[in-house]
Formats: sequence, structure tokens, C-alpha cells
Amino acid sequence: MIGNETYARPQGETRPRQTSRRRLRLVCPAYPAFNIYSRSAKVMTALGPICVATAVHDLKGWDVEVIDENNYCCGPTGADRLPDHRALQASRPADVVGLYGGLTSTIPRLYELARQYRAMGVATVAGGQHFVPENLPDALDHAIDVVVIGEGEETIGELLEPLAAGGDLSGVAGLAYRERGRMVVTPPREPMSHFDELPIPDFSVLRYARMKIYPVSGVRGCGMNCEFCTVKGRPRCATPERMMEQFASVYEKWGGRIFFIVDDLFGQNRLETLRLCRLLADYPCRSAWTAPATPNCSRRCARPACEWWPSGSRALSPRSWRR
Ligand code: B12
Ligand code: SF4
Repeated sequence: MIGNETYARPQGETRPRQTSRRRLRLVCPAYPAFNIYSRSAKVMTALGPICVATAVHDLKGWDVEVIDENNYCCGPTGADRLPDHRALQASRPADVVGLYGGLTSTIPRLYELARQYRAMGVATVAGGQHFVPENLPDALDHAIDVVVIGEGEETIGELLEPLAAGGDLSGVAGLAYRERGRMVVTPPREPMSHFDELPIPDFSVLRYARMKIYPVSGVRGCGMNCEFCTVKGRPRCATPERMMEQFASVYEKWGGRIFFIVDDLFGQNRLETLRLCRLLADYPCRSAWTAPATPNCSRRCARPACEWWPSGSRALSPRSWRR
């Protein structure tokens, strides 16, 4: 039930279930057109869906995978050369599809995917920075069953079972959905701060992707409150040790050597950044990394084992990966 009303899963094609396990497929929608990030997107992925999928990995009875339409090779494709979601659904049916709405430019494609999955009888969830309050009604009018507002790691764990079973969602914080045509927004969820307790992002959930640049994160939120920006709230930081674990996990499990620190505020806490640089420099493997913000201690990071690249288009340009 959603509220007092039975939640009717949209009717569509469904494939007989062969196991008792359920599956969440997270999809990063394709960029609408070629842009300066298109080439680098072919060898990296968005971190948000990986974090959400990693949280589901440990959930009893659920399988999870991520399909990144901007980094997709060797999987089934349609005439438009985009992933063929009908074929994906035929080979590995998902019960719930999660759609990454980090960039407003990809929202038309996100709605198109939601429509396709709803027609196949799959429940649709969306999340990401695009979904600020004024965009919620529009999303719910475009084949999205539920919008997750804010960080997704905790919400998804509470949401999946009731959503897949058509149960009551009113007790899950941080959601928007429709009930008898009326939009319901559940109470907001506290921003997370216990990052050291979360599992390390697990890139094994990505399918049909070729990874070369791995995203790493240590800060969420930003207190500057710039009018145009959707990143809000007091900055919450992971420890340098926790960030180091992310580097080491990628290097040791997948052989990744190039990292993109996605933090807007990277370097703002100079002492903690220096501590991270020391940890990186002491780590016995050579790696390279970049970040959207340049720390004013970057020279100290230029030790033999750790190469710092300035951020921007140069850092993400294919020429620089070949070094
Ligand atoms: C790294 C980054 C990039 C990278 C990678 C982008 C990507 N993700 O694919 C690059 C450099 C390519 C980039 C480019 C651009 N970016 Co950018 N980027 C970021 C940045 C700094 C970090 C994103 C990140 O990894 N966060 C960490 C993860 C863990 O958080 P998250 O993505 O929010 O995910 C969490 C929740 O949102 C939620 N969630 C997310 N998806 C889902 C899905 C489901 C189903 C659920 C349940 C939950 C959920 O759970 C996640 C975990 O808690 C953000 C700002 C920010 N702090 O978020 C801007 C941001 C996403 N970018 C922004 C912009 C504007 C751009 C550009 C348009 C800039 C430009 N003018 O060129 C371009 C886009 C180019 C294009 N192709 O269209 C805006 C987007 C605003 C908007 N509504 O569109 C942001 C929000 C910054 C801002 N100033 O507001 N960006
Ligand atoms: S992340 Fe950057 S643009 Fe957004 S509020 Fe902070 S300083 Fe401003």
C-alpha cells in the first residue's frame, strides 16, 4: 500500500521469475549531445549510483547492477546505439529500476527510460541533484513512481522491499510519490555524516563498462549556499584514512591508477588534505589524481608515488591519461 491506497504496479510485460532474489538496476542516462566530458565519460562513471548500488549489494535477497549509458560497450544496443533495455530486461529482469538524475541535461532521457521500464512492468525510482522540490511534480508526471530526495544509501535499503511488493512507503523518510493523484512528501532524512561506517564503493556492480578513471569522494555538502547551486548544507567530511581506503580498494581490486576526486571542497581543510597527501605518498603504488578544486598544497602531493594533475578539461582530456 502507498498510504491507504493499494499501490498498483503498472501493467506491462513481465518475465516469469526464476529465482526468489530480486534485482535493482541503476541506470545513468545518456548525455543529450556530445560535450567536453563525453570522451572522459566513456572511461569513468558517476559515483552516486555506485554508492547506492553498493548499499544494496549487502541487502538480503537483492542483486544489483549499474548500467552507465555514457560508458557502455559490448552490451546489447538498439538502432539509436544506446543500450537496449528491453534486451537487458529479457536477459536479467529487474524488479526496480533506479535512475540517476544528477544532471538536468539528462532528464529527458531519464523520463524516456522511466517510460520504457514502466511499460515493462518495472517499478521506477529516481534520485540525484536535479530533484529539488520544484521538480518533484514533473518527475511524478513522467513515469517515476518514487523520487528519493537527497542521499540514497540509507533510503534505498528501506524503500526496495515495500516498493517491489506494492507496500506502504509512508514510513520511509526522504521520498516523494503520488497517492490518489496527490503528491506525498515524507519527512526529510538527516544528512549522513558517518561515512566511515559505509561500505567502500564497489565498482564490480558496473556492467558493460570500461573503467579507467575512478571517482573518489570525501566531502558532502557545502555551506557557501550559492544561489544557483543545488549542493547545500554544512560540509560533512570523511577521514583521510577513509579516502585512502577508497584509493587502495580500487588499485588493489581493479588495478585502477587514475582517480577523480569529485569533491567541490577538496583542499579546503588544508591540514586534512595534507594528511591525505602523505597517506597517498606513502602508499607503495604509483597513481595519478585530479579534483574539481585545486588544493593549495598540491606541490606537496607531487611525490614519486603520487602525481597531481590540475583539474579542468586538461585533467580529464584523453591525452593526459596516456602519460
Ligand atoms: C563530479 C561532478 C561532475 C563530473 C562527473 C559528473 C557525473 N556525475 O557524471 C563532471 C566533471 C563530468 C561534471 C560535469 C558537469 N557538471 Co557536475 N558535478 C560533479 C559534482 C561536483 C560531484 C558529483 C558526485 O559524484 N557527487 C557524489 C555522489 C556520491 O553524490 P550524488 O551524485 O549526489 O549521489 C547521491 C544522491 O544524489 C543520491 N542519488 C543519486 N542518484 C541516485 C539514483 C537513485 C535511484 C537513488 C535512489 C539515489 C540517487 O544518492 C547518492 C549517494 O548518496 C556535483 C556536485 C555534488 N557535490 O554533487 C556536480 C554537479 C552534479 N554538476 C553540475 C553541473 C552543472 C555540471 C555541468 C553541466 C557543468 C558544465 N557547465 O559543464 C557538467 C555536465 C556536463 C554534461 N555532460 O551534461 C551540477 C548539476 C546541477 C543540475 N541540476 O544539473 C552539480 C550538482 C553541481 C552544482 N553546482 O549544482 N560534474
Ligand atoms: S559547491 Fe561551489 S557552487 Fe555550490 S554552493 Fe559550494 S561553492 Fe557554491
